[in-house]
Amino acid sequence: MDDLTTYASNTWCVGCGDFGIFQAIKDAVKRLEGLGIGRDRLIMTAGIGCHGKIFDYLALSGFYSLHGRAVSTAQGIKIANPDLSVICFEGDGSAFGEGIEHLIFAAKRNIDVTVFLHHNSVYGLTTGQASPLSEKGFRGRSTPRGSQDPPLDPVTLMLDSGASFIGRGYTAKLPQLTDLMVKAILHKGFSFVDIIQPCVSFNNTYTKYAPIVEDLDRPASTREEAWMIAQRKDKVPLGVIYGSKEAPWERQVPKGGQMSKEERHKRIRSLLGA
Ligand SMILES: Cc1ncc(C[n+]2csc(CCOP(=O)(O)OP(=O)(O)O)c2C)c(N)n1
Ligand code: SF4
Ligand SMILES: [Mg+2]
Repeated sequence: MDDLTTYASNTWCVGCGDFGIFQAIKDAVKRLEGLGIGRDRLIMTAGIGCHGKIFDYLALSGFYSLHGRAVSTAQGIKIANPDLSVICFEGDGSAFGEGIEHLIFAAKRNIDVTVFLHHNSVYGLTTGQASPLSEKGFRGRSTPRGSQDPPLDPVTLMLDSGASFIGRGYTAKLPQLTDLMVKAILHKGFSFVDIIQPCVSFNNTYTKYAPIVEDLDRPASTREEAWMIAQRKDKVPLGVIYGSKEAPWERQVPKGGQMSKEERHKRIRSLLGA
């Protein structure tokens, strides 16, 4: 449909932060169209979880991936179709649990894909188990006495891994989130947006974040400065945290020796004996 929605009926819980991400991406796609980047140039992947349902609701082409494999799928799409902008919707369990190696290596090679992290610090779809981003002491189905582990910090980890664009948004601040999405998609290189997304059913963090989120005046000019921003404990800074113009992986791959699609298909057919 023209408003970027589909006919799938929505099963997110009333009040879920995923609605904010859905609205922001629809607004971002319309903004990109205004900049000459049509929906035919955008393609999405998603992991499995409540976040992954966005794949059913958003009228964009894509590939509904496996749990933890949305980033690897996105990389494959980008390598085969360098002219497409690849958007990857990931849950915190999917991205930092099952799929963490794919996420780190995608950031390390600075491949030009965009990851939107639905950061609810819980396994939502499977009803409340602790995720790698759950706080120490989090009580859920798998940790009835409270989680013993400290959480990973997604922004620090992505900075250290080599991501060349990092932002943080909040589903209660939609214009800023839309803006971040547009910037992340336009960025050439690996972009990561940490989106604080309260899960009203299993980890309702609206009251936790409301008093501590704070807008950044400007992005950090160095990775070290960005690291200091990520380490802040008194506030949770929102906005573009870091953006650098390092050449993305695809631009650094030597061009010689590449074969045409037709030639590749011919060789595959011959290998298969077809
Ligand atoms: C390899 C694999 N392990 C486990 C599961 C079961 N599973 C499906 S969704 C999910 C939790 C998803 O959590 P998260 O990625 O944080 O997404 P959310 O539901 O919170 O959006 C799990 C464990 C699976 N589908 N595949
Ligand atoms: S379980 Fe949590 S993340 Fe899943 S739809 Fe409900 S509120 Fe959203
Ligand atoms: Mg989650």
